[in-house]
Amino acid sequence: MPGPFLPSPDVAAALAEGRPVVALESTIISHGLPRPRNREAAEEFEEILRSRGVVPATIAVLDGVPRIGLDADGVRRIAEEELVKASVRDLPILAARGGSGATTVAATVALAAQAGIRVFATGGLGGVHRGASETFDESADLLALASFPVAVVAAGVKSVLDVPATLERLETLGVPVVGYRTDVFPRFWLSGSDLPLDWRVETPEEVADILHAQDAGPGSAGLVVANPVPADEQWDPAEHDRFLEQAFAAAAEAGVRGKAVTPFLLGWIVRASGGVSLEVNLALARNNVRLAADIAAAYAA
Ligand code: PSU
Ligand code: MN
Repeated sequence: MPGPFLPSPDVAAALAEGRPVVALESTIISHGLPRPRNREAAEEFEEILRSRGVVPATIAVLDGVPRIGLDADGVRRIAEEELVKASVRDLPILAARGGSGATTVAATVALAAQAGIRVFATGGLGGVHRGASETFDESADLLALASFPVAVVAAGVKSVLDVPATLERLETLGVPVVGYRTDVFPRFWLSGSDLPLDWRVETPEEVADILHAQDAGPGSAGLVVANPVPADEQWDPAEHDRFLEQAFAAAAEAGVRGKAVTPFLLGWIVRASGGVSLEVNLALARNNVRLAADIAAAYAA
Protein backbone atom coordinates (compact mmCIF):
# COMPACT_ATOMS: atom_id res chain seq x y z
CA MET A 1 0.00 0.00 0.00
CA PRO A 2 1.66 3.27 -1.07
CA GLY A 3 1.72 6.21 1.35
CA PRO A 4 -0.43 9.33 1.00
CA PHE A 5 1.83 10.30 -1.89
CA LEU A 6 4.83 8.86 -3.68
CA PRO A 7 7.98 10.89 -4.40
CA SER A 8 10.17 9.53 -7.17
CA PRO A 9 13.59 8.23 -6.04
CA ASP A 10 15.28 11.35 -7.50
CA VAL A 11 12.91 13.71 -5.71
CA ALA A 12 13.08 11.82 -2.42
CA ALA A 13 16.90 11.89 -2.46
CA ALA A 14 17.06 15.60 -3.35
CA LEU A 15 14.59 16.55 -0.61
CA ALA A 16 16.42 14.46 1.97
CA GLU A 17 19.72 16.10 1.07
CA GLY A 18 18.38 19.66 0.82
CA ARG A 19 19.13 19.91 -2.91
CA PRO A 20 16.90 22.11 -5.10
CA VAL A 21 13.62 20.71 -6.42
CA VAL A 22 10.99 22.48 -8.54
CA ALA A 23 7.41 21.26 -8.86
CA LEU A 24 5.64 21.28 -12.24
CA GLU A 25 1.90 20.85 -12.81
CA SER A 26 0.28 18.38 -15.18
CA THR A 27 -2.95 20.14 -16.18
CA ILE A 28 -0.97 22.52 -18.38
CA ILE A 29 0.30 19.40 -20.19
CA SER A 30 -2.98 17.46 -20.37
CA HIS A 31 -5.47 20.29 -20.88
CA GLY A 32 -3.47 23.44 -21.62
CA LEU A 33 -1.31 22.40 -24.56
CA PRO A 34 -2.24 20.43 -27.69
CA ARG A 35 -0.75 17.05 -28.58
CA PRO A 36 1.99 16.25 -29.50
CA ARG A 37 3.63 19.51 -28.42
CA ASN A 38 2.43 18.88 -24.87
CA ARG A 39 4.68 15.85 -24.40
CA GLU A 40 7.69 17.66 -25.88
CA ALA A 41 6.98 20.56 -23.53
CA ALA A 42 6.73 18.31 -20.45
CA GLU A 43 10.08 16.74 -21.33
CA GLU A 44 11.64 20.10 -22.14
CA PHE A 45 10.55 21.71 -18.85
CA GLU A 46 12.13 18.83 -16.93
CA GLU A 47 15.30 19.10 -19.01
CA ILE A 48 15.61 22.85 -18.35
CA LEU A 49 15.57 22.09 -14.62
CA ARG A 50 18.07 19.23 -14.84
CA SER A 51 20.44 21.34 -16.94
CA ARG A 52 20.49 23.83 -14.07
CA GLY A 53 21.15 21.18 -11.43
CA VAL A 54 17.56 21.14 -10.18
CA VAL A 55 15.46 18.00 -9.78
CA PRO A 56 12.08 18.21 -11.57
CA ALA A 57 8.98 17.08 -9.70
CA THR A 58 6.15 16.90 -12.21
CA ILE A 59 3.05 16.14 -10.16
CA ALA A 60 -0.01 14.06 -11.15
CA VAL A 61 -2.27 11.39 -9.68
CA LEU A 62 -1.73 8.05 -11.39
CA ASP A 63 -3.87 5.02 -10.46
CA GLY A 64 -4.89 6.59 -7.18
CA VAL A 65 -1.39 7.60 -6.11
CA PRO A 66 -0.32 11.25 -6.03
CA ARG A 67 3.08 11.12 -7.70
CA ILE A 68 5.74 13.72 -6.92
CA GLY A 69 8.10 13.37 -9.86
CA LEU A 70 7.27 11.12 -12.80
CA ASP A 71 9.29 8.60 -14.76
CA ALA A 72 9.28 8.69 -18.58
CA ASP A 73 6.12 6.58 -18.76
CA GLY A 74 4.37 8.89 -16.29
CA VAL A 75 5.21 11.89 -18.46
CA ARG A 76 3.88 10.03 -21.49
CA ARG A 77 0.66 9.24 -19.63
CA ILE A 78 -0.12 12.84 -18.64
CA ALA A 79 0.48 13.91 -22.24
CA GLU A 80 -1.37 11.12 -24.03
CA GLU A 81 -4.12 9.75 -21.75
CA GLU A 82 -7.52 11.37 -21.31
CA LEU A 83 -6.99 12.34 -17.68
CA VAL A 84 -9.48 14.33 -15.64
CA LYS A 85 -8.52 17.84 -14.60
CA ALA A 86 -7.93 17.43 -10.88
CA SER A 87 -8.18 20.28 -8.40
CA VAL A 88 -7.62 20.01 -4.63
CA ARG A 89 -11.13 18.70 -3.98
CA ASP A 90 -10.70 15.86 -6.46
CA LEU A 91 -7.58 14.43 -4.79
CA PRO A 92 -9.25 12.27 -2.10
CA ILE A 93 -11.78 10.93 -4.59
CA LEU A 94 -9.11 9.89 -7.09
CA ALA A 95 -7.07 8.33 -4.28
CA ALA A 96 -10.03 6.36 -2.92
CA ARG A 97 -11.05 5.10 -6.35
CA GLY A 98 -7.62 4.42 -7.77
CA GLY A 99 -8.27 7.05 -10.44
CA SER A 100 -5.87 9.21 -12.40
CA GLY A 101 -5.87 12.97 -12.88
CA ALA A 102 -3.77 15.85 -14.09
CA THR A 103 -3.26 18.31 -11.26
CA THR A 104 -4.09 22.02 -11.61
CA VAL A 105 -2.00 24.72 -9.98
CA ALA A 106 -4.18 24.35 -6.87
CA ALA A 107 -3.76 20.59 -6.55
CA THR A 108 -0.08 20.72 -7.48
CA VAL A 109 0.60 23.33 -4.81
CA ALA A 110 -1.23 21.24 -2.21
CA LEU A 111 0.78 18.11 -3.03
CA ALA A 112 4.08 20.01 -3.36
CA ALA A 113 3.54 21.44 0.12
CA GLN A 114 2.84 17.98 1.52
CA ALA A 115 6.10 16.74 -0.01
CA GLY A 116 8.07 19.75 1.25
CA ILE A 117 8.72 21.40 -2.12
CA ARG A 118 8.91 25.18 -1.85
CA VAL A 119 9.10 26.34 -5.50
CA PHE A 120 6.77 25.65 -8.42
CA ALA A 121 6.70 26.83 -12.05
CA THR A 122 3.67 27.07 -14.32
CA GLY A 123 2.48 29.18 -17.26
CA GLY A 124 -0.24 31.43 -15.91
CA LEU A 125 -2.29 31.19 -12.73
CA GLY A 126 -6.01 30.67 -12.59
CA GLY A 127 -7.98 33.54 -11.09
CA VAL A 128 -11.27 35.40 -11.13
CA HIS A 129 -13.12 34.81 -14.38
CA ARG A 130 -14.79 37.65 -16.24
CA GLY A 131 -18.40 37.86 -15.20
CA ALA A 132 -17.59 36.18 -11.86
CA SER A 133 -20.03 38.45 -10.03
CA GLU A 134 -22.73 36.47 -11.89
CA THR A 135 -21.14 33.03 -12.20
CA PHE A 136 -18.99 32.92 -9.02
CA ASP A 137 -16.28 31.33 -11.22
CA GLU A 138 -13.04 31.88 -9.39
CA SER A 139 -10.15 29.43 -9.66
CA ALA A 140 -9.30 27.30 -6.63
CA ASP A 141 -5.70 28.28 -7.42
CA LEU A 142 -6.18 31.46 -5.39
CA LEU A 143 -7.31 29.73 -2.21
CA ALA A 144 -4.52 27.15 -2.57
CA LEU A 145 -1.94 29.94 -2.80
CA ALA A 146 -3.31 31.33 0.43
CA SER A 147 -3.24 27.95 2.15
CA PHE A 148 0.06 26.30 1.20
CA PRO A 149 3.63 27.58 1.51
CA VAL A 150 4.67 27.22 -2.11
CA ALA A 151 6.06 29.98 -4.32
CA VAL A 152 4.60 29.97 -7.82
CA VAL A 153 6.50 31.46 -10.75
CA ALA A 154 3.88 32.50 -13.32
CA ALA A 155 3.50 35.01 -16.15
CA GLY A 156 0.72 36.62 -14.18
CA VAL A 157 -2.75 35.24 -14.70
CA LYS A 158 -4.26 34.30 -18.02
CA SER A 159 -5.54 37.39 -19.82
CA VAL A 160 -8.85 35.60 -20.38
CA LEU A 161 -9.52 36.38 -16.71
CA ASP A 162 -10.59 39.51 -14.86
CA VAL A 163 -7.01 40.46 -13.96
CA PRO A 164 -7.73 43.44 -11.66
CA ALA A 165 -10.29 41.39 -9.70
CA THR A 166 -7.75 38.56 -9.38
CA LEU A 167 -5.19 40.94 -7.89
CA GLU A 168 -7.81 42.17 -5.41
CA ARG A 169 -8.55 38.60 -4.34
CA LEU A 170 -4.85 37.82 -3.88
CA GLU A 171 -4.64 40.85 -1.61
CA THR A 172 -7.69 39.76 0.40
CA LEU A 173 -6.31 36.23 0.73
CA GLY A 174 -2.98 37.51 2.01
CA VAL A 175 -0.91 36.15 -0.87
CA PRO A 176 2.21 38.24 -1.51
CA VAL A 177 2.87 39.20 -5.14
CA VAL A 178 6.25 40.38 -6.41
CA GLY A 179 7.15 41.46 -9.93
CA TYR A 180 10.34 39.94 -11.29
CA ARG A 181 12.14 42.87 -12.90
CA THR A 182 8.76 44.52 -13.53
CA ASP A 183 6.61 47.15 -11.84
CA VAL A 184 3.35 45.93 -13.39
CA PHE A 185 1.46 42.65 -13.34
CA PRO A 186 1.98 40.73 -16.60
CA ARG A 187 -0.95 39.23 -18.52
CA PHE A 188 0.25 35.82 -19.65
CA TRP A 189 0.68 36.28 -23.43
CA LEU A 190 1.42 39.98 -22.88
CA SER A 191 4.43 41.31 -20.95
CA GLY A 192 2.75 44.30 -19.40
CA SER A 193 -0.48 45.84 -18.14
CA ASP A 194 -1.65 49.02 -16.49
CA LEU A 195 -1.83 47.23 -13.12
CA PRO A 196 0.96 48.39 -10.80
CA LEU A 197 2.56 46.06 -8.24
CA ASP A 198 3.71 47.12 -4.78
CA TRP A 199 6.91 45.08 -4.86
CA ARG A 200 9.61 44.44 -7.39
CA VAL A 201 12.58 42.05 -7.14
CA GLU A 202 15.66 41.91 -9.33
CA THR A 203 17.29 38.59 -8.46
CA PRO A 204 16.47 34.97 -7.54
CA GLU A 205 18.37 35.55 -4.28
CA GLU A 206 15.89 38.28 -3.29
CA VAL A 207 13.03 35.83 -3.80
CA ALA A 208 14.87 33.19 -1.76
CA ASP A 209 15.25 35.75 1.06
CA ILE A 210 11.47 36.27 1.04
CA LEU A 211 10.91 32.51 1.23
CA HIS A 212 13.26 32.20 4.21
CA ALA A 213 11.46 35.11 5.89
CA GLN A 214 8.14 33.33 5.32
CA ASP A 215 9.56 30.13 6.79
CA ALA A 216 10.49 32.03 9.93
CA GLY A 217 7.16 33.89 10.11
CA PRO A 218 3.71 32.97 11.38
CA GLY A 219 1.75 32.32 8.19
CA SER A 220 1.64 29.57 5.63
CA ALA A 221 0.81 31.66 2.57
CA GLY A 222 2.44 31.06 -0.77
CA LEU A 223 4.02 33.67 -3.00
CA VAL A 224 3.35 34.77 -6.56
CA VAL A 225 6.47 35.63 -8.53
CA ALA A 226 5.09 37.46 -11.57
CA ASN A 227 7.56 36.88 -14.38
CA PRO A 228 6.65 38.59 -17.67
CA VAL A 229 7.27 36.90 -20.99
CA PRO A 230 10.19 38.79 -22.60
CA ALA A 231 8.82 41.75 -24.61
CA ASP A 232 10.27 40.43 -27.87
CA GLU A 233 8.42 37.13 -27.37
CA GLN A 234 5.01 38.50 -26.36
CA TRP A 235 1.91 38.23 -28.56
CA ASP A 236 1.04 41.22 -30.72
CA PRO A 237 -1.39 43.07 -28.39
CA ALA A 238 -3.92 44.06 -31.07
CA GLU A 239 -4.07 40.52 -32.44
CA HIS A 240 -4.31 39.17 -28.88
CA ASP A 241 -7.31 41.39 -28.09
CA ARG A 242 -9.08 40.38 -31.29
CA PHE A 243 -8.73 36.63 -30.65
CA LEU A 244 -9.74 37.00 -27.03
CA GLU A 245 -13.04 38.64 -27.89
CA GLN A 246 -13.77 35.92 -30.45
CA ALA A 247 -12.93 33.21 -27.90
CA PHE A 248 -15.41 34.64 -25.38
CA ALA A 249 -18.11 34.70 -28.03
CA ALA A 250 -17.33 31.07 -28.92
CA ALA A 251 -17.46 30.00 -25.26
CA ALA A 252 -20.80 31.73 -24.75
CA GLU A 253 -22.14 30.12 -27.92
CA ALA A 254 -20.95 26.66 -26.81
CA GLY A 255 -22.40 27.21 -23.32
CA VAL A 256 -19.15 26.17 -21.62
CA ARG A 257 -19.23 26.24 -17.81
CA GLY A 258 -17.15 25.42 -14.75
CA LYS A 259 -13.81 23.70 -15.04
CA ALA A 260 -14.15 23.34 -18.81
CA VAL A 261 -13.93 27.11 -19.31
CA THR A 262 -10.15 27.55 -19.09
CA PRO A 263 -9.23 24.58 -21.35
CA PHE A 264 -11.90 25.65 -23.85
CA LEU A 265 -10.62 29.20 -24.14
CA LEU A 266 -6.94 28.19 -24.35
CA GLY A 267 -7.64 25.50 -26.94
CA TRP A 268 -9.88 27.75 -29.00
CA ILE A 269 -7.28 30.52 -29.06
CA VAL A 270 -4.48 28.12 -30.10
CA ARG A 271 -6.53 26.87 -33.05
CA ALA A 272 -7.88 30.26 -34.12
CA SER A 273 -4.45 31.91 -33.97
CA GLY A 274 -2.87 29.15 -36.03
CA GLY A 275 -0.60 28.25 -33.12
CA VAL A 276 0.77 31.76 -32.48
CA SER A 277 -0.64 31.77 -28.94
CA LEU A 278 0.90 28.33 -28.37
CA GLU A 279 4.42 29.51 -29.16
CA VAL A 280 4.03 32.43 -26.76
CA ASN A 281 2.58 30.09 -24.11
CA LEU A 282 5.61 27.79 -24.45
CA ALA A 283 8.02 30.74 -24.36
CA LEU A 284 6.56 32.14 -21.15
CA ALA A 285 6.43 28.73 -19.50
CA ARG A 286 10.11 28.04 -20.31
CA ASN A 287 10.97 31.46 -18.95
CA ASN A 288 9.15 30.60 -15.71
CA VAL A 289 10.84 27.21 -15.39
CA ARG A 290 14.27 28.83 -15.76
CA LEU A 291 13.53 31.42 -13.08
CA ALA A 292 12.03 28.80 -10.74
CA ALA A 293 15.24 26.77 -11.10
CA ASP A 294 17.34 29.75 -10.10
CA ILE A 295 15.06 30.56 -7.14
CA ALA A 296 15.13 26.96 -5.91
CA ALA A 297 18.93 26.90 -6.20
CA ALA A 298 19.24 30.18 -4.27
CA TYR A 299 16.80 28.92 -1.62
CA ALA A 300 18.74 25.67 -1.14
CA ALA A 301 22.13 27.42 -0.99
N1 PSU B 1 -1.55 27.94 -17.15
C1 PSU B 1 -1.28 27.57 -18.43
N2 PSU B 1 -2.07 26.57 -18.97
C2 PSU B 1 -3.03 25.93 -18.22
C3 PSU B 1 -3.27 26.31 -16.87
C4 PSU B 1 -2.50 27.33 -16.40
O1 PSU B 1 -0.38 28.13 -19.08
O2 PSU B 1 -3.65 25.01 -18.73
C5 PSU B 1 -4.26 25.56 -16.02
C6 PSU B 1 -3.65 25.41 -14.63
O3 PSU B 1 -3.65 24.04 -14.30
C7 PSU B 1 -4.57 26.18 -13.72
C8 PSU B 1 -5.87 25.97 -14.42
O4 PSU B 1 -4.56 25.70 -12.40
O5 PSU B 1 -5.52 26.19 -15.79
C9 PSU B 1 -6.94 26.93 -13.95
O6 PSU B 1 -8.18 26.38 -14.25
P1 PSU B 1 -9.51 26.97 -13.54
O7 PSU B 1 -9.65 28.34 -14.10
O8 PSU B 1 -10.62 26.04 -13.96
O9 PSU B 1 -9.25 26.92 -12.07
MN1 MN C 1 -13.49 27.68 -12.56
